[in-house]
Amino acid sequence: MNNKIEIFNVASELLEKNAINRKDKVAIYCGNKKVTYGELLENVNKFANLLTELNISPKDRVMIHLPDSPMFFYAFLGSIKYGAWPVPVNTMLNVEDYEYLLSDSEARVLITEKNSKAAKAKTNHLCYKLYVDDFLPYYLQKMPGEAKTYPSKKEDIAFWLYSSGSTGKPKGVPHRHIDMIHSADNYALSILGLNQNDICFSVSKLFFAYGLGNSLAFPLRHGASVVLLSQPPSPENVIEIVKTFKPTVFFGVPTQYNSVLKRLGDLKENPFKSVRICVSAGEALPPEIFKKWKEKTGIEILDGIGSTEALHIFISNRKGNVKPGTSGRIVPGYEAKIIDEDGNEVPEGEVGHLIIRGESVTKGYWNRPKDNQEKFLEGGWFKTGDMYSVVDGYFVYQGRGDDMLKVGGIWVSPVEIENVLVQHPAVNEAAVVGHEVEGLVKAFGYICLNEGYKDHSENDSITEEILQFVSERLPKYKWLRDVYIVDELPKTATGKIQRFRLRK
Ligand code: 3UK
Repeated sequence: MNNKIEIFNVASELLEKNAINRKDKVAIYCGNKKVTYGELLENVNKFANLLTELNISPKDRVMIHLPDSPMFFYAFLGSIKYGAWPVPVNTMLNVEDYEYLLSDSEARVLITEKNSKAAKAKTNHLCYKLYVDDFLPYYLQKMPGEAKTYPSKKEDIAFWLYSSGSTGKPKGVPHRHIDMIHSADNYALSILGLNQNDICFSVSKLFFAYGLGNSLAFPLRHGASVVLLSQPPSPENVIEIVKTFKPTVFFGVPTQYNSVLKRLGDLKENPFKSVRICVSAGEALPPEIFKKWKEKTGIEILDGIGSTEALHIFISNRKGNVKPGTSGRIVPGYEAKIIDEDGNEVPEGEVGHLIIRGESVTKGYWNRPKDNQEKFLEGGWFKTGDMYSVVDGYFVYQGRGDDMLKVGGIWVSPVEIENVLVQHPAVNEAAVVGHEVEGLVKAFGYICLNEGYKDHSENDSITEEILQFVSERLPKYKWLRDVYIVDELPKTATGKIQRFRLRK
């Protein structure tokens, strides 16, 4: 052995062994399309060659704005193989959001659909927009099917994700080549026992860290297969996929389990018979949903907490050992502590801030020194922003330490919705908080009206109008459940709105 630093590229790591050992096995099922491991490698290579053709440099950002589809795999893994940094982004945002993301990441390439909102975004820097429903497939087809692997190291950046913040704009979260392997081995192998006989299906899309592990890193790392759903994961779509493709591992979020449950009530047969493991993450799983799901399908849902910064789940329940109402125990390869405001560990059972450490945790946000100082502590610890207590090694979620909301497992910033509310002429001040509906957090607005609108407070039409106003300006998952008119909002002596007081 020589002591040169080992070359390691996660795209090649995930693809090449499979292309040798199971060339003709189906890696991806998507609608009526099937992609074998052999074809996957070939298409990834073609994408890498296209980047050469476009004169893209290693470390240049390639933004991926695509529904779950084989092309997502080609673009994501092709970029990594080439040494460029793919940046998958949420497909549900507004044009201005994409303008921000493109400029913050300085993406050189955008992969999207011709009529998407991302396609409409303007950039101040040179950026190729490549459309999947236009010339992109045609260009790819002409590329050679073999490509060089960029000689990266384990610790080099491989890709970025974006994570929302409570006040500011989304933050770029760079991950390294080794991070995916770490979560695929420590979570997917140790906790789920994922193997080549599995077929994974995730309702969480590939652009989320949760979906990216579930549908890409995990199946490829363990030679399994994945089913992709390009459409929105309505309960009807989800049940149809489960019936047709008979997945063995099902990844959901609590809101989805709840809506699928309501549908299952009408069905005579249990469509989840093929499934050996159900996973939930993104927000806390209410014990009631756990119980009903087990009654209906016979399967225990494994709740686990993960984050974009950690890449995937770091505390999880285990099969045969589930404690409903908890996030479970620490996953091998990670450490967790509960600390007080001064950074000291709290005694067992007491509530404090959850901090975690582990190899897949990002080293810090892109270009955000202030956030990094706040969230990344000495010794490699990351402050998750969650409040937790621990009893007998089981972690119990106690809510967020900030005002951020998780609605349907997706970040919603109260500040962003408040900023829209106050644009309405009737609204003087606004606060947005989460209230539980069936054990799940939904966003509600509280508003003070301007003079001249106050007589309206008796009738519903103004609140209806304001809800409509919000829904015209924000993507659906950020819409308010309801809005309440109040005389004043609770504030601190310095005039800061106390959202926590409205939560009660
Ligand atoms: C919250 C949970 C209680 C918590 C994610 C699995 O959700 C993921 O990543 P995000 O960056 O959000 C992280 C935050 O979401 N949360 C997630 N799971 C749970 N709260 N119980 C849970 N089981 O506030 C956390 O800090 O969107 C989930 C895998 C990868 C992920 N990125």
